[in-house]
Amino acid sequence: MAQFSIQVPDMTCRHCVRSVSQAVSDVTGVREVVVDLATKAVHVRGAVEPDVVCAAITAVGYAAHVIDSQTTPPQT
Ligand SMILES: [Cu+2]
Repeated sequence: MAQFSIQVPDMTCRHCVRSVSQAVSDVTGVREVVVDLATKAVHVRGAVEPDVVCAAITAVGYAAHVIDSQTTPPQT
């Protein structure tokens, strides 16, 4: 399970938040998506690579880059 944050500087309104969270939710392996418009950050948890989530956000028209990444050991 990975947990990471992605910066999406071009998110400016709730419409953007909706598009981005929808795109991220559709990525295989994503368990949880929290979009913070104030900091223009997308917080993601799931069995997925940050780069894959970035690509999904880019695909819907927003520049994105990983700002924080941390992999936790699998739970037993
Ligand atoms: Cu917008």
